[in-house]
Amino acid sequence: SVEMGWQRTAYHFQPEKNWMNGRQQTSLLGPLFHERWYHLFYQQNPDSAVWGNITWGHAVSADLVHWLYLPLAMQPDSWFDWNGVWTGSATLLPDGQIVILYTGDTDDHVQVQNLAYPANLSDPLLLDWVKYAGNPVMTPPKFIALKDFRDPTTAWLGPDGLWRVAFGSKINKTGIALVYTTTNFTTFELLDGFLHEVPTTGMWECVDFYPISTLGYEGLDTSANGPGIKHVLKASFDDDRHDYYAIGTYDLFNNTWTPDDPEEDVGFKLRVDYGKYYASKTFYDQNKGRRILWGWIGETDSEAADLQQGWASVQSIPRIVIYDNKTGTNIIQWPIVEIECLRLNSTEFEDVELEPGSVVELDIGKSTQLDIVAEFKIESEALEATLEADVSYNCSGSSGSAQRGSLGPFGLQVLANENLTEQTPFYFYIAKASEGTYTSFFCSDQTRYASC
Ligand code: DQQ
Repeated sequence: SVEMGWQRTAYHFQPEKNWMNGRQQTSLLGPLFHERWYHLFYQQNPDSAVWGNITWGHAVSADLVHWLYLPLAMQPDSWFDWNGVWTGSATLLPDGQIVILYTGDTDDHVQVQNLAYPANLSDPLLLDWVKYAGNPVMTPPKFIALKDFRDPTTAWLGPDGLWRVAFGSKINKTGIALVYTTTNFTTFELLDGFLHEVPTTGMWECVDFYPISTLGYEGLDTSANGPGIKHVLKASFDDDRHDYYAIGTYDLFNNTWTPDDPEEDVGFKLRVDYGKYYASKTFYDQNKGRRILWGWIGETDSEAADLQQGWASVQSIPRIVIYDNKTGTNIIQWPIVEIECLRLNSTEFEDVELEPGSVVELDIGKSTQLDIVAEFKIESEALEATLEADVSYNCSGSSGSAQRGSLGPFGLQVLANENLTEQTPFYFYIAKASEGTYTSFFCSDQTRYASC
């Protein structure tokens, strides 16, 4: 099997001390760009191998690839975050100030929202963070449970001069997003109704809400709204630990977001990622005019195995997010271009023919890290000759890469041993409906990979 012990990732961000302390949460918090530096905050437990004592780690980078670890930004040291400095987001104000709203788990386990800001804005590293003396700035509204109020988004500004911030929650089994308004980030007012609700989806964590251009590929500031703009609503479902999203229309004055297609509402169809991926969040990179998405890749093996290997959890490679104006139904994600600076050399394979059921070995020599770009072409005769096929296929419900069909699977088997008893397939699967429409799935199969 592949020997992972004590190795560290080169492509993916992971905490500096992770290797010493075992399993840690590295879900992502308030990324921002300030004075030539990208700041990343992440959750970790500095003292223990299990979740708890959640603290904000801090790192900066000039290129989102090479990171400099900084001292912890915020620790659970006040009554309003005694049981954890949980997820939060940064908002850059037009006058250059930076505010962070984050969830604190209080000394008696109530989820409240707190305000923090840099002690010294002229410090490009933003080393010191001040927790506002009047915290908490929000406590759970009466109609939701005290432990169901968390993860404030980046705030966006309406034409009425009010900032808005969204939260995830639930009422019974209905997942909801709530919106508050503020002018000063110290006093907040809850807007009537919900931004959106979806029955049976359970608690929504780490809600993300952002505008996306339907006209071009540039990213949009979180406050952008108007013609040529749609809004993406993403929620991390606590019940099944996946990130779901949908694209829709935001009505700022009525405080509602409506999915373009009610049958593709949040949780019904689109996931942000079909691998191990959770608690993702975007931010607008005003430096390069793009929207960047990150997610937290947790572990699938046991805590004992993590302790043995010395680290657990990484951040996904940052990806830009754009609207797919070919389909109009989904977003497109692509790794940020900076990641290409990690490529030391490359091997190209052209015109590799894949017969049905075949496995072709690609000899790339010795390498510990790979960055693979692959393009597949299906012969049009094969597509046309195939009658309705596998219409009910889906990545997680079907039998992974082992389910042979007329138009799939095809893709790459990585981290494979010689006789392929261990491997991680990344593959496409195409389903064809009787009316001739195709649905492509891009999946990873985690049922046959190497575990240490
Ligand atoms: N974990 C955080 C919460 C968030 C969840 C606490 C996401 O803020 O809802 O560690 O995994």
